[in-house]
Formats: sequence, structure tokens, C-alpha cells
Amino acid sequence: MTQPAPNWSTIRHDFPILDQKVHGQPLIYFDNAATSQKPRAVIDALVHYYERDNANVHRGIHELSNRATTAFEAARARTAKFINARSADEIIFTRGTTEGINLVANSWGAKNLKPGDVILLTEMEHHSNLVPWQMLAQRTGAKLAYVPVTGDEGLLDLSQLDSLLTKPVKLFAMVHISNSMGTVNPVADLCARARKLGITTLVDGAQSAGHCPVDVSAIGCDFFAFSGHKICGPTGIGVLWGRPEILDAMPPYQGGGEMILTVGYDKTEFKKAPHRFEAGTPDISGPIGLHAAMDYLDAIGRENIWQHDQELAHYAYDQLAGLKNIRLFGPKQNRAGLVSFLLKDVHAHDVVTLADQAGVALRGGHHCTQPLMHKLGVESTARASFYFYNTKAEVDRFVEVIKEIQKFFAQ
Ligand code: 7TS
Repeated sequence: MTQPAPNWSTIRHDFPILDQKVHGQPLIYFDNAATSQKPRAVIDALVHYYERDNANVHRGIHELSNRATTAFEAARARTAKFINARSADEIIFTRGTTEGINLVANSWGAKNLKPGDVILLTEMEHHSNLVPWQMLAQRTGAKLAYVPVTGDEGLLDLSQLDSLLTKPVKLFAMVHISNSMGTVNPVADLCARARKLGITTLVDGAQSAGHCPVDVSAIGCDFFAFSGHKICGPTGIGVLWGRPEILDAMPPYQGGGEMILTVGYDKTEFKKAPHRFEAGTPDISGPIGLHAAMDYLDAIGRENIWQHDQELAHYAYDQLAGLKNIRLFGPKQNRAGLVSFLLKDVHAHDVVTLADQAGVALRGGHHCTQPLMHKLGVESTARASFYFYNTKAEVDRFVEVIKEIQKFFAQ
């Protein structure tokens, strides 16, 4: 059943931070791929937790500890529902996408990889889905291979996939939506092809969760990682989903309290997943805020959010494409909610600095995809990334500002 689209122009009033001026201009926040803003519902959930329920989890018998534990575990169950996992036991709370991927690399990777094995990545990975695998390859003697990117239009060159998906490949880790180009990768297809060959798959969902409907069963991956702060939740909380049979066979990532059944001076018996991967006092308010964020997003409808973000991105892309002396990155069709570009003879950081003076928050740099920038022959790009509280009027103003910047540098 499709949800009716909400009134997009009033939704932004749910975000107190958006109602302000920056350098004397109304704030236009277009840095959502870095982190999203937080609606009042999430801020209220955090305040409520700290004002009424704060206690440590899983260890107290007193009322506050029971409340905190119930809310913490309710957030885990809510997260399972959010990505259509079968059970809350498949949800590990992490600090974010980065920590989720490091967990898989250090636990699953260290156990399962040996010299000569291959870790297959794509050329468009964020450093957090690249550096942990490089570190693991150095430790285990495994090698890295990459699915190439076609060029400025930022698609995966899938004509190479059959020759890359070979027997020594033990893991295929791929980004769902590229943070620097807006490419939407066909992850269900890629995972199906890997699965046929018995290859384990990991999907980096940092830019997809909370932006489009995500169903880990339909994607058919073995691991899926995302960050709470990019989907209206607090910073410091993230999610790693894993197939239960894989999680239960993985050794713990860190040792400490809360992840054990019994401890002797010589030996420890560990809890099952997910608790064996959550040593020590966890971020408790994080999952509670994330729960509120997930409820908030689903009240709007992720299909609606996806349509809205894509519409803004195509609108922005088409307008920028109409300008002279601009180079655009990422696909023309089927683009997620961002645009990435370079103005001729203007450094991306100058674009961002001047846009900031006009109240428009952009991002400039390599976007933690340095190898990709290198491949494209650039150091950096400027990026505008959208979310559902952004409007077409804001895109119009942004394009005006870009034109003004071009004029400024043409003088
Ligand atoms: N993967 C992708 C695709 C990302 O875009 C990011 C963050 C991460 C992983 C890491 O997420 P974290 O929450 O663990 O830090 N991307 C960006 C960005 O595009 N600008 O700032 C952070």
C-alpha cells in the first residue's frame, strides 16, 4: 500500500535547526550526505530518556534500569522491522557504518580469509568500506580487486563482473548509493550473482537507509551496515545487520562486560549474537533516538522520501547541466538525492566557502573517496546533498548562488 505524500513544505518546521539565518541569509542545508538534521521528535525522545529513564542496561533490577533496558531492546526490534530483518537478534548496535564494517573485517574477515583469497570491492567505495579491507588484506595475505567505474557518469562497469567474480573471491563489499556521485548500485543483482558462487556479501547502506525502502531479505546480502546520524537519528549510533548463522559463527570483536556468559581466569564463554558484539556499556540514548527517527521517517514513508529526494536531485542536475563551464559527476538517470560538480577553474573549496556566505551549506573535497577522485582525474568536487525537508525553492536559490560564484570568478 502506498502512503499518501505529506505536505513537504510544512515538514521542515519539524526541524528547529532549519529555522535560522547563516551569515544573514536563510539557512539552506544541503550537506545531508554528511549528516542529516534531527526532528523535534528525536530531540524530545533523547530529552525524555535523560530526564526520566537514564540508567545502565541489562544489569540492574531497579525500575530505571528496567525502563532503559526495555527501551534499548525495543529499539533493536524496531530496527529489525525497519530493514525487514527476521529477528532483533540479527541487529548489532555499533557507532556507525564505519564501525560495522570494521567489525565484519576484524571478526568475520580475520577468521575466514587466508593468503591468496580475494576481497572484491568497487572503485566508488567510501574509505570506510576500503581501508578496513586493506588493513585486513595486509594482515591475512588476501588481495583486493575492484569493479571498475565507467567515468564521470559514475556507473559500475558490470561487463567486467563475471571475470572478477572468481573462486578466490571470499567477500564482495559494495556501496548501495555512492556518497560522491549519487549512483544507485543494483545491489540485489550483485549479491545474487555473488551468492551463486558462495561469496559472502556486505552492503554499505550509509546513503540508502532512511532515503529509500531497504529490505535486507530482498537485497539478499549477508551484512548490511548504516549510520543513525544520516537518517535523522543521533550521532554515535549505527547498525550492523548480519545473517544469524554467520553472526553466530563469528568470534567477538571486542572483549569486556555484557558480552559474556561466564568468565574464569583462563577462559570465557561468550553470549550469542548480537550481545557478543556489544562489549561494555553501549550507547543507550542513541538507539532510543534512532527508534524515534525510524518512526518519524516511516510516518512520512520511505518511498515518498525517495521520490522527493530523486525529484530534487534531477531538478538540480538539469539546472546545473544548463550552465556553461561545469562538469557534473554521477548518472543522469536514476540518481539518488545529490549532485556533485566542479566549476571550471574554481576549486571546490572556494565554491563551498562562497556558498556558505550565501547561507547554503555544501560539501567540498574528496568525500572520503580519494581513489575514485584519482580515477576521475580530480582532487575534489563540490556536492549538494538533499533530504526530504529540502525544497525546490532552495534548489533554485542554490543554482542562483552557483551562477553568482561563476560570475565572481569570471571577473
Ligand atoms: N559509507 C558511505 C557511503 C558514506 O557516505 C559514509 C559517510 C560512510 C560510509 C561512513 O559513515 P560514518 O557514519 O561511519 O562516518 N559519508 C560522508 C559524506 O559523504 N560526507 O561526510 C560523511
